[in-house]
Amino acid sequence: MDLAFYIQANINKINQTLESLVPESRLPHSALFQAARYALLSPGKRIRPLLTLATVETLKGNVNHALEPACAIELIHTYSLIHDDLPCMDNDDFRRGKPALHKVFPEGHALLTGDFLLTHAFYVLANISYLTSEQRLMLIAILANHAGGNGMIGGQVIDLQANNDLITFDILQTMHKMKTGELITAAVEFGAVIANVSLEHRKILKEFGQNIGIAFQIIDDILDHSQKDQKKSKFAPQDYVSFLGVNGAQEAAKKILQSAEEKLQMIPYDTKTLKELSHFMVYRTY
Ligand code: GRG
Repeated sequence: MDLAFYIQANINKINQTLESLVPESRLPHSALFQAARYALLSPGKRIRPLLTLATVETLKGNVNHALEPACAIELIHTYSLIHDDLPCMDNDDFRRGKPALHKVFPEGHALLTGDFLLTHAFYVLANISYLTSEQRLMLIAILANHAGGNGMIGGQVIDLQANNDLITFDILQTMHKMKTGELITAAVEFGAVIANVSLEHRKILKEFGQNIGIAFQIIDDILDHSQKDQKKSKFAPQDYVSFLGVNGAQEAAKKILQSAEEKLQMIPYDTKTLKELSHFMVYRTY
């Protein structure tokens, strides 16, 4: 199947599931659900849920059983974007081509909407009846670990500390491995748990996820850089382009993509879709 078609078909399923997980409300606090839907249903690339679905499909698991867990990761991702845009963090006015949530709703509502999506992700996982209790627990533990203090949140703290300082390349790599890479890795690990594969294969897939997480971030820096170029604004010290230059960063991303592909060759499954999806992540233009 053509990759663009595959991606769009799965994005449609992901969007439908997201809609159903956060329905509109008529309760006195309906503004919370309105705000959550504004952020969640804005047009994101849905890379993380797409990776979970593609991993489950590759491992011959039940893809229908992957939709809600995949969307739990998107709930966490969306919360992180809402919080990241707040004045106390990156203070961004736009997200996903629209005004950031705190520009449309009061800042306190935006903060609480992020909190709600974070909490709701674990509620969703805990209540998935068609997975075993062991699988549910594993998913909850993986997500808490990857999104938590030694994962995405820890990476964000390094970022905040780095804001006014020059950082080393080592710190840059650690920061992005945690801030961006951990959630992408969790998305792939989710697939391995849902499809119930061996620990050995799960470990290989985890390494694949770590690789594509870093490659994805490098490309994000390159794309960011070209947009900033157009706006003639200053570059943050903490990105791959300022350390490696555009060509160097592109080469680094391609090299990591190659390592990711080598990991895929180590498992006895047809990994064509995962390979194509990781190519899409690295050769994307948006
Ligand atoms: C606030 C706890 C907390 C964490 C924030 C993810 C994050 C950590 C901040 C977002 C800012 C940023 C640019 C992070 C790098 C990761 C990244 C590339 C996020 C954007 O992900 P995409 O491109 O976004 O998948 P869409 O909108 O397509 O879902």
